[in-house]
Amino acid sequence: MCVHSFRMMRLACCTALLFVLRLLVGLPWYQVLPAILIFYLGSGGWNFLDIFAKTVVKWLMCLGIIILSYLFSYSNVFFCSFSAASVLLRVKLNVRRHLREKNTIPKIFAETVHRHGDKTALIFEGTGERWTFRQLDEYSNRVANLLLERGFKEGDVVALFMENRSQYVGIWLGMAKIGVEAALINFNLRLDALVHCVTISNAKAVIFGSELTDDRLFYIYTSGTTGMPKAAIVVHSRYYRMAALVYYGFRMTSDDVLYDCLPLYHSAGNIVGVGQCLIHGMTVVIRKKFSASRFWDDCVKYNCTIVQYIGEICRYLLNQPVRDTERQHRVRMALGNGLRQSIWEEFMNRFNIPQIAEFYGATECNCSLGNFDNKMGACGFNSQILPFIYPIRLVRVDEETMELIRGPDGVCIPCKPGEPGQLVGRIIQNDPLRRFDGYVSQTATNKKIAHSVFKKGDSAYLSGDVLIMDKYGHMYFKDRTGDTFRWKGENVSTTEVEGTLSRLLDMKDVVVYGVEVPGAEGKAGMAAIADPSHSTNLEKFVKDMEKALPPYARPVFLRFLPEVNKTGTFKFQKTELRRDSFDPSAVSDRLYFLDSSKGRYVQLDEELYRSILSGKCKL
Ligand SMILES: *[C@@H]1O[C@H](CO)[C@@H](O)[C@H](O)[C@H]1NC(C)=O
Ligand SMILES: *[C@@H]1O[C@H](CO)[C@@H](O)[C@H](O)[C@H]1NC(C)=O
Ligand SMILES: *[C@@H]1O[C@H](CO)[C@@H](O)[C@H](O)[C@H]1NC(C)=O
Ligand SMILES: *[C@@H]1O[C@H](CO)[C@@H](O)[C@H](O)[C@H]1NC(C)=O
Ligand SMILES: CC(=O)N[C@H]1CO[C@H](CO)[C@@H](O)[C@@H]1O
Repeated sequence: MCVHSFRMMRLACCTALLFVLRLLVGLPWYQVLPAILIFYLGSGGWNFLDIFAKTVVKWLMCLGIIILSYLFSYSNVFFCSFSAASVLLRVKLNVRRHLREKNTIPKIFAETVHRHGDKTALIFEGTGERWTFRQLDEYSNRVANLLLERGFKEGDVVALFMENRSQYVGIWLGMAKIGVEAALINFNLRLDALVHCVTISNAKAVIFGSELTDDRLFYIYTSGTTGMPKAAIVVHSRYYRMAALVYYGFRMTSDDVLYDCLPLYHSAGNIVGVGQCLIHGMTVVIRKKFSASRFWDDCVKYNCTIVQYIGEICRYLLNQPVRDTERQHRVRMALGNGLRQSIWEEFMNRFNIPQIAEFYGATECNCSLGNFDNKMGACGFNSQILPFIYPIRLVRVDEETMELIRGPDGVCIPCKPGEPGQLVGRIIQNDPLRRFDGYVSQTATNKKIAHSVFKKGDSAYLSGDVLIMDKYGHMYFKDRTGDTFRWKGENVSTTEVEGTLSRLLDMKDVVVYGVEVPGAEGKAGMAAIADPSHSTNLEKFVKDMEKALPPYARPVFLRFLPEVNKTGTFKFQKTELRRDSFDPSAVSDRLYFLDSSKGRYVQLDEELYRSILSGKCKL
């Protein structure tokens, strides 16, 4: 063979190899180039056939190494995909079985009582009371009998309106035992809001806690409205599914002790927390109200291994002075949702918590996600290798209006890795895992459902939240519905800015929102900062902020107030703040305006306000 044609062969082989590795296998350049170099050098002898035989061996070894390293970098993702798939399958089969056997939560609880009998089921921090599984069972039987005596029957709705009490779980369970559905009412509600809530729930009666009336154990008020029967069985399967996904997904055991200081009228406290007791036989410590200063003391006292968090709770814990108990506990996992990425690592390190079990999912959502592999900052994972096992995806939206962006064929456009999009879940009506039961009110349901999302003619549930997915399938929360605003042509995520500002301001409560300024395109950023002690140094704040945030994300207006309003689940309330805007005559708090020419915040008075409105003062 002549030298020339031999060289040509080598070149052709290299090109073919390049083609295969880069385009077919999709390896990055830094893996492809060394492979080709090795091949090229290896095949550099004088007898092509002889050399070729030897090179094939080297080439195969080289390919083997590449494949191994490829598999290794993805091994976590493989593991995660298969474990997520097996958890889903397991929960799905269990739900099927429970539906087939017509099992309800009380029936499942009966098995739990059978297995765990005299083990402690609930501990009530505050009174120190302990109930065993058997006692809880007996108490709920008494409730069920009492309700039956009073003429309640399957399908009736009864509103439960009481503070976190020892009796809460028992009453709820007792109602479930005779098929009476509980409408859990936020006990912070008063007057009109309370009446409204009870009315829309179609409740036939209300059970008050004794602390809200008088000395009676509980008081039943029967209103004139008739109950609206619902398929209680579905409600039970949903309760089971939520509790079980968390239990199996995060590999909990019945020996764990869970600390639950969340409100019991909310699904996080009642299902994700107490559900572990009723269904899986775990001991659950219930605290009447979240207390940042007592949190770790309680965990030490009761040997808690799992703590639940929600909303801003983690930040309140970080805000506390250092105390010994914060590292002396046995907590191995923090379970919840809403941990901000800006404090994630600090939270794990300071309190010595090995695992953050962050999950995502509204009660009625069919796109629950979980961060099953302790990935920093992620709220969930959806396998890119086995995407068919869980039909959810991110689709392109206008982040400000949340409107879906559709392709020429009218179908939504899936996002690429790294591209923010709204999380949607396909609705498959005959699959109990993916049904959409909707809300009681029909109009509310319509807003949550869109058609032609995955393919033409299908329907999907809209989560209303914007997430970002990386190439492996980890999902990161970006912003909530309508919270993103546009300023200077850029999208500002209020969640991100809140996290950054709060970190710069020693973990103060910071609420960020966009306000309209006449004549200006988009919305200007405004931050409400809770600063009861007037301890903010504005000059230092501006310097730090300039380093941490791009110009368009820096709040144009600041409002310092004693405290910001929160919901019962520790989320900020923005509606009133947005409405008050930056008008000094409407707001009695201190207001500031970012004077970009001077690079500092100046007090916002009537005169400045007028010159901003008239456009004289440039933003
Ligand atoms: C916590 O664990 C310790 C040691 O295992 C034990 O002595 C103590 O009784 C436990 N406390 C509770 C409340 O279970
Ligand atoms: C889908 O949404 C419905 C809403 O009610 C829910 O019942 C169902 O469990 C959800 N499916 C999944 C997979 O989350
Ligand atoms: C802001 O979001 C919209 C869609 O929501 C997108 O079209 C636009 O490119 C985004 N702008 C930037 C600067 O990212
Ligand atoms: C907080 O809530 C109270 C009671 O609803 C309301 O009067 C007050 O204006 C709210 N404060 C702010 C800053 O929105
Ligand atoms: C378990 C628990 O915290 N129970 C409390 C519920 O509320 C009443 C009245 O506010 C308290 O007396 C209980 O101790």
